[in-house]
Amino acid sequence: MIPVQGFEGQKVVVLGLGRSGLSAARALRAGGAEVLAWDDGAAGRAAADAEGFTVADPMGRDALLGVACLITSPGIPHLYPQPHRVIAAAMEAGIPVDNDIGLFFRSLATGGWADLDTPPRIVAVTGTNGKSTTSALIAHLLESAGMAVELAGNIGRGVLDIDPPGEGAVIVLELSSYQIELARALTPDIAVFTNLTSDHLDRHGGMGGYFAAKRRLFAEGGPDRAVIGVDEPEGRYLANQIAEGPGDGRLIRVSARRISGPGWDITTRKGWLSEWRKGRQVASIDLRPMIGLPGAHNHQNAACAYAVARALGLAPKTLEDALATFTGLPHRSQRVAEIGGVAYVNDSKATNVDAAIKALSAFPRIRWICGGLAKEGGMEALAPAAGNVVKAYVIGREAASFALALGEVPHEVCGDMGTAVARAAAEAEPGDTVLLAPAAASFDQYDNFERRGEDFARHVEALKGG
Ligand code: UMA
Repeated sequence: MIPVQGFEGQKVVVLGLGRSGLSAARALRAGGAEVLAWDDGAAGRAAADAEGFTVADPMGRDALLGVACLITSPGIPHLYPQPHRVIAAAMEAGIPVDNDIGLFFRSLATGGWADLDTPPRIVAVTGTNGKSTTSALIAHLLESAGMAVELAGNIGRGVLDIDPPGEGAVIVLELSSYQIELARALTPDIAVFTNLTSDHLDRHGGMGGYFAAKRRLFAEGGPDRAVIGVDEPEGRYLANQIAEGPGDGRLIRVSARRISGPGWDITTRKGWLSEWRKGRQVASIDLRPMIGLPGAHNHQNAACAYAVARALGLAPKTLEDALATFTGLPHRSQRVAEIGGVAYVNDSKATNVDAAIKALSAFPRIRWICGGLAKEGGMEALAPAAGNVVKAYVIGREAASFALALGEVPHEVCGDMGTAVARAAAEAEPGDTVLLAPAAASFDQYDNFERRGEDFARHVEALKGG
């Protein structure tokens, strides 16, 4: 745990007591703060109570009096669609609102770092898609080279839960727009921007707000090195803002296209990762045989992770070997089985249209399980991207209306996962891939995308017995 510095003897309210809230509360207490905890849900309150925290509604009479800071959780809105009542009250009272990410950046460095030859470095990864895979892959590449690595953030571990890092350690943080938007300190050594497409628009008041939130990672502290995916206008804009000129070595551009110039670029054309410096190719790696990184979107993740590892001084050959041993993350292009020549791939994390489109281009002859709680905008892009789809099997409570968005793509309304897996398996031929890539959130039928992916894997496992 990283004890929080700067609040000793002061009253701090922690709002939301899930993974990030509870970890912030513990770290604040360890740093000597007086913690007042609150969660709108009974389970969160009970969890804090069991750990001996004072649980009290911060809207109670005078409860915000003398509070030095309000720490809020990423899932709680502070602006759009409307601010949570406690955050609104804190802002009105002039109490600074921060989150566990801000606390982390202000608390990590200690006096002991002065004695280290190589003080710990922080890599922060953001972007719409590929954040988790890129973060996990960076950790894997560095660990394979024998470095001490800690992985935390949106990937599922509160950032203040990590062990205090020592000599030469690297901390890899996956950061969502929710986390970046509110953090009052953001000073990574290396920052990565994978890509930007439409997501979470309700929380950011539209696309501009969503981009502005992510952009803070590069604007607040100014990382020493930035790795930027430049295949969308936002990435190009960000790269342009960071670089002093075309040859600025603080910027590493990542692209699926051919880019050339006097700078430092990583390209992923036709499945080959190529590193270019000052217009010369310095390394080339064939990504196509790497089973944990299928498809162009994973090649972009590989390029971003490779760039970070190169910036940290690792050699291309070391990285080529380590890329080949990456097995991927659960629920992200995860091959869960091969039965009778048919591959079964769980990409339940494809909760938006863009992520699903990327998965659809990663395999030939797809039997596509899709549907769920559709997100705002972009559905019309699905049908034109379904060229590799032999047939779609639609799930979700609104499966029939979701199916309408598929237009001419052959499809069947299945409703539930069990029916979809059984129908797809019955019709699949050797060489086909049965792919769960829902293009929608899971909340209409599951608690989260993980439960949905596990349900898919369970039904696939059952096929083996049949
Ligand atoms: N709560 C309230 N009032 C509200 C809303 C929520 O009190 O109005 C309480 C809930 O009752 C619950 C707690 O807040 O007890 C939940 O807080 P949270 O939703 O912020 O979730 P955490 O458990 O703290 O997990 C968060 C991230 N969650 C979100 O961003 C929604 C996790 O990312 C992250 O792994 C974790 O911190 C550790 O850093 C998850 C996520 O869904 C994976 N991220 C989004 C995404 O990837 O699309 C951004």
